[in-house]
Amino acid sequence: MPSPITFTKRAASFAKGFASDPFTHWPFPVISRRVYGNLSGFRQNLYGSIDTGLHRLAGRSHRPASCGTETLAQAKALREHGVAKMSGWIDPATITTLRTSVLAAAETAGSNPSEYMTLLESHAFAEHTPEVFNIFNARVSNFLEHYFGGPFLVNSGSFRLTRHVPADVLEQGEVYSDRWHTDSGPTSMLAIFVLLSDLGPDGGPTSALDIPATKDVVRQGYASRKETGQMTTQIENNPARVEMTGPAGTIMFVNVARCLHRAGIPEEGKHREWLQFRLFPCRDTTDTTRLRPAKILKYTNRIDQDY
Ligand SMILES: O=C(O)CCC(=O)C(=O)O
Ligand SMILES: [Fe+2]
Repeated sequence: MPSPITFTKRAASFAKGFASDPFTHWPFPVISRRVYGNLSGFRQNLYGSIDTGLHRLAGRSHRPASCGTETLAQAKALREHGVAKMSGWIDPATITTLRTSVLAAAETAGSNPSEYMTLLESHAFAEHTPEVFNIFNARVSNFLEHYFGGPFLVNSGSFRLTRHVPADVLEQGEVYSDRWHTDSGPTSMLAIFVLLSDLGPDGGPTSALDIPATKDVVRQGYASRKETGQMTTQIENNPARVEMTGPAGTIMFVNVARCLHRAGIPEEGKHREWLQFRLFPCRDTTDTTRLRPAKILKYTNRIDQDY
């Protein structure tokens, strides 16, 4: 039993924390895992679903007219499942050119957070490798406008080159998002991952579960990326697990706040090169040539974005 003083101190500290940010304190995280079935937290889910809904409503009057039934069905499936993998949507020549540019930019403007990863953050894209925005061709953008139900913006992103990590290092802790997690972002956010070189299962592809499978696993008790036991084995063997393998130019769309996912670890001598962007619905027109701030992040992640 804690002493009355300790108890009072704890209660005061809880009250202070709760008052400053109630949604991140008990019981909201627990309720959120039950109700929403992911680890992103109450605020990210509640505000994210409002953001999604309002933009779909506002976008109704100017939805893109030109689209086939196939695109509509694919966009609907992505809204339901939160994961979709597409090949052949980007011209291989576009990928070859942007890969050369991005690798050179990573040399000059990139960083190495550890010996296992080279990183190029998106604030360097405009100056060092503007070609990355070419992945948003008419097909990709049209599909995304159908997914969001209106215009969208490109908020952030990165290029990452990930290398093999020895087993003893992995045991000590996470190296590069290699444990099953959902990202702390509003659920209105969509990530687009693009492979810049061919990738097989031995190259450490991203793995993801779709929304229904994530809900099941989280409601059964998976609560944190720190977990390593039986629950993670179950996730690994889940039939809904998708691996982002494929030829260069393969795209994976992932609702990273609603779908459990993790990085794979390349086998010895292998590595992975991939590009990612974080997208949000917006009110004005779609402009995929530059990064733009997403207003929702002011409320969900408490950051003022200045571009
Ligand atoms: O490296 C990966 O495949 C996953 C990265 C990830 O989880 C993230 O960027 O949030
Ligand atoms: Fe992630």
